[in-house]
Amino acid sequence: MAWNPKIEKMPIKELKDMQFKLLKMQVYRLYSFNRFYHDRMRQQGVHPDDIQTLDDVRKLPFMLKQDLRDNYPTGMFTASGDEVVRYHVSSGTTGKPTLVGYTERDLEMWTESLARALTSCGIGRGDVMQVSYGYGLFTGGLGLHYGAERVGATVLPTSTGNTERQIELMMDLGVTAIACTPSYMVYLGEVAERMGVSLKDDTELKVGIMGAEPWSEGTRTHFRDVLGVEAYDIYGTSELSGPLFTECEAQDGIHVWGDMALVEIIDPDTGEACADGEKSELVVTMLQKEALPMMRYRIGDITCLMEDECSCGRTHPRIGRISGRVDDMLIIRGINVFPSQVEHTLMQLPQCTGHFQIIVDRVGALDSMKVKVELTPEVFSDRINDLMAIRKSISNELKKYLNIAADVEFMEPGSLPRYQGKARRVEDRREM
Ligand code: DLL
Repeated sequence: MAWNPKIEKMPIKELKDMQFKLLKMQVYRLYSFNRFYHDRMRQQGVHPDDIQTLDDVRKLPFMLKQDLRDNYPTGMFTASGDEVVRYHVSSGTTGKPTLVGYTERDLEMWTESLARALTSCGIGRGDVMQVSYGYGLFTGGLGLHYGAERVGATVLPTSTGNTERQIELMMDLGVTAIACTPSYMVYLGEVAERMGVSLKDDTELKVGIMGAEPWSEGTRTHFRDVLGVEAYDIYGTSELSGPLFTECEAQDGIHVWGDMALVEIIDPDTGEACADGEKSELVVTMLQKEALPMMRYRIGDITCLMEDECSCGRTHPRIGRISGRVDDMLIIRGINVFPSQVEHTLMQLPQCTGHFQIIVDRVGALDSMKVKVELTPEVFSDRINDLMAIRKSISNELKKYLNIAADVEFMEPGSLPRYQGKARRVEDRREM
């Protein structure tokens, strides 16, 4: 079922024509009404009249998160103060925060995007959706809240924390869908087990809307088999509004609504376009955003573009799972390693709980990588198990998948940090 079939399934040619018109209007608007964009375009030697085809988007300058920081708080806004009806703030780990403003129409488009997305994951009237993303300055909670209400679901706005209570409510109210980070889902599963609750057998929970951090197919299988939750990937970033796009029932890529966003995949070194299907850096231009429009925004995420038609019948392009960020891709002894690859490997192994930490260090001139792995209580306490053999098999699996040797250290169940929002899995000691 589609929320807005006329748009979601429109012929590709019409969609591209629509994108071109929206792009042209947006570029004129930015050039005419905002000093930053005007100057950037002039520096690049491009005028709105130069946008003659959709591919001419490539003539436009890129934007980085640093541009938002340099123009903090509202230097890049293209709506006046009284048109802005909401702020969200993205903290980031370094530097100043970034402020995102929304006009009424921006909020409407955000909600429309999520209404289409949630419908494509099978959520609608009759569902009770627990929103366990943080409410507040983070976009996850409020974004999904309004999207779920729009499709007619009953929303339980638990936000993060108080996990036992979340599980009790889930049972009392017959929650059928949950929106949270995949790491919080793992934690919820553990807490439920300690409470003697099987999420699979004792609750109505069926669907999970999981994102805000990288996760893997291994985790999807774990959620399906062990927790009875069919998980769908959701992607977005505060600067583009917040959570915006999800997989559909086909679970073969995340649909990016073409009437809202224009996606490109570029080579981060040359800035040139990559071939369809090639994994590289994602660049997004928001075509209709009013308060904080983003032009060719280099988010720093790595994925691929799929423009072939999806089996669900939606014609809008898809992006693949985000495998990591350009800036948290680890390069260890010359080999690119993404934390999501480690997660994928560990989630296939029944001895692991899914909690892990990667420590990268330099011994002399050589990089070293250690993976701290939490074992399940059964394996950890069972003396009959040969821990040496398990360590060897995990090391072998990691080596096979990552192409690099990693030292494996076993951790007691429950000893690694738990995260209610995004997990921080990597400690890179090489720069310290
Ligand atoms: O994380 C918005 C969001 C909320 C998305 C809830 C999904 C669900 P930021 O805090 O600005 O916004 O962080 C954005 O998180 O650039 C990616 O690096 C990462 N990220 C978001 N979704 C995914 C995902 C929200 N599905 C940054 N897979 C992005 C992998 C993701 N990484």
